[in-house]
Amino acid sequence: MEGFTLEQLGLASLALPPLNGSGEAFGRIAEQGKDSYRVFWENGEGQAIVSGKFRHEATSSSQFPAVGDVVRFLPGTQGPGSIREVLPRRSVLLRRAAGRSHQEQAIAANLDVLFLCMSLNQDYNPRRLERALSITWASGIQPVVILTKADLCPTWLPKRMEETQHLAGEADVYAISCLEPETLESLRRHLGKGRLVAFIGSSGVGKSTIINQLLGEDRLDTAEIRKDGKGRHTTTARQLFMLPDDAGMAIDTPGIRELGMWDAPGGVGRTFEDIEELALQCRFSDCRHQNEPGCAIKRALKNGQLEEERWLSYCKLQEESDFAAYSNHHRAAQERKFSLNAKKARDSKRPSP
Ligand SMILES: Nc1nc2c(ncn2[C@@H]2O[C@H](COP(=O)(O)OP(=O)(O)O)[C@@H](O)[C@H]2O)c(=O)[nH]1
Ligand SMILES: [Mg+2]
Ligand SMILES: [Zn+2]
Repeated sequence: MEGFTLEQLGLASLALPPLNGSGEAFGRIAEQGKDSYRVFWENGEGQAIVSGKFRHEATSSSQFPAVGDVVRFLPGTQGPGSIREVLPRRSVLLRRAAGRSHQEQAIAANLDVLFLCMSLNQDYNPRRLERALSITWASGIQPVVILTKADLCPTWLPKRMEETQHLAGEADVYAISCLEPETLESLRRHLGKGRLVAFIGSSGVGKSTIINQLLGEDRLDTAEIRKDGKGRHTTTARQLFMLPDDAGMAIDTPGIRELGMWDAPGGVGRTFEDIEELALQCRFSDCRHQNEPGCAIKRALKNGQLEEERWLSYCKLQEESDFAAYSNHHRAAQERKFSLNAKKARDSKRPSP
């Protein structure tokens, strides 16, 4: 099997820890299965599971490997290999794990760019985009907005493009159509050897079609669109692909529901810089923008400078972000208590010298 170079894997420029023991290697997590992970490395690709020590020492589910993670592992010879360490992440996209635990799960790590895909037809939703932008900035990842299926909506294109550019702020916005492959060339400036990008967006907007075009072959299943404009699920798991022509690595994700709550208040502020700037002009620095005199937000809402929907969207996301910060804080305290108790229990079992 053909392997990957350290440059292709994006490992050449990293400060890697020493490898210990014979046969250890570094790899990139390409897929997360039910009980094991697919790892790309210098000798090819293989399955691996986390070592017993790793499992024992992990204090939260977000520490387990995610697609995009760089790992130190012992490749398997007969069975699966053994993952011993997840190297520090440059960025991470988290979601709340299902169930009552409220634990966070890493869904993709070390992304350089997250392409937020939204189709120009029925899927188009500025409020959802504001949410995705906030989460992406908060996760330490550069967002890039892709408006897909431009061929289907020539009449709406200019207006929606303008609106999206306005709300995307510093993030680049591209309108593309997979029927006109030259429109995809604009995405290439964000790709490159060793770089890692991911595509996220509602099912059916064309994420897998874009990756197929970048791959130059139909490796990913795509769904025929239904009459009601909604897509059908075809991608079942997050998967990392090595792109040809030194274009780096790309991750396909099944749907927007991947994006969960986050805890980094900066993300909302960065998405709504216009609002944060307005708020600085309120007469009182602790203005709650309700009935205070000299409120710049109220004034902007009244004279139409600030759209009511955008303001409500900001308030909602700010509230969610505050809540996430609060519950993360609460959970971190719980986890500290738990590991302290576990340590006490271990210590008490130790034979006294
Ligand atoms: N008209 C048009 N259809 C597209 C375009 N991109 C994708 N599609 C179609 O939309 C459907 C869903 O695409 P897919 O890539 O599976 O979406 P995903 O769920 O986001 O991965 C497929 O039938 C594609 O052929 C496009 O630019 N224009
Ligand atoms: Mg897909
Ligand atoms: Zn105010």
